[in-house]
Amino acid sequence: MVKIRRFEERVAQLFAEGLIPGFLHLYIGQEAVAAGVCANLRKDDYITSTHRGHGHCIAKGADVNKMMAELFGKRTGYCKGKGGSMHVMDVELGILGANGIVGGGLPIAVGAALSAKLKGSGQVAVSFFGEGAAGTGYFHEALNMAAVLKLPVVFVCESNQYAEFTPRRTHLPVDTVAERSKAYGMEGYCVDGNNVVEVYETFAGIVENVRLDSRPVLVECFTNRWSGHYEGDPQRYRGKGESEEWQKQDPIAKLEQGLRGEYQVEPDELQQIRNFVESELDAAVSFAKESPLPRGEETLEDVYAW
Ligand SMILES: Cc1ncc(C[n+]2csc(CCOP(=O)(O)OP(=O)(O)O)c2C)c(N)n1
Repeated sequence: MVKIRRFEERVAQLFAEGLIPGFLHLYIGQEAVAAGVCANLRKDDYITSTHRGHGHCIAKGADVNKMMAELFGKRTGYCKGKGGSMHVMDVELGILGANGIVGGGLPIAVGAALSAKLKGSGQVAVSFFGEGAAGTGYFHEALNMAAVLKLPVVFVCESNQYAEFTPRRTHLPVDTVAERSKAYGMEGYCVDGNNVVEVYETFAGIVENVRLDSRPVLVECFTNRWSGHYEGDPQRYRGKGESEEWQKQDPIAKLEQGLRGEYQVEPDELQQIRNFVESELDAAVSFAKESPLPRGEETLEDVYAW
């Protein structure tokens, strides 16, 4: 969680300095979801992510050097600098892509789960998406197909209260996205997405069952993004003091409190983790800065069209 948070704070700063081109959608505030879910996954399990995908990729084990270089648009990045923040992927780690198309990861996860079932590999596919994506056709088609074909998919809705600038209550005609599971004959659950222990424990059981029974499940994690929809968003649609209220639910502070209270972890030990993360990210930023840009003639390489 600390690595995700600091990666994002760093890239926000680098973006403000003009070193990162393109769009940035930050995940700050939602770290407990990615960390709690992915800690239950095998390396060969699949995830699909969103336009707000840095946290999912880091939690699944992505190399922060290659991520940082990708965000800088450099040749050493995951997509050779041609994808940027919204297109990090690492097939070796089962990361089937962050995705600029809202809801676009849902059917990809269904396809990956179908391949796992046909191979009998015991892999599961986890699809992260926002509650805005739960209003797309992709969502309904993906859940329907996964249920009909009994596929090992965990659908993880991260309800961060907004779809771009539209608050949840104005685009969602039901109380929870989780209750839509009933329409597809699958189980649905709600989780406090700011409590990493609750997320971890809930998903431990769910992932195990999905792996054994090959049946999809829908889980809604309630959380909030502290930043705007994108970096530079003036956030006029937000109530005064709303972000500050959510910040009282900081998932990292909550976990630290628990570790220091219940488990008597010393502040020094937590500081060591922070120092380790800082040096890893220092190295990633240097790597990205020192890496070359793609050459002009490479622009059309690795592009698939028909
Ligand atoms: C198919 C498609 N429609 C519209 C957009 C524009 N768009 C970008 S993000 C977004 C809202 C997504 O909301 P949500 O799924 O809740 O994710 P969050 O940003 O809250 O993480 C929209 C409509 C898009 N990128 N793709």
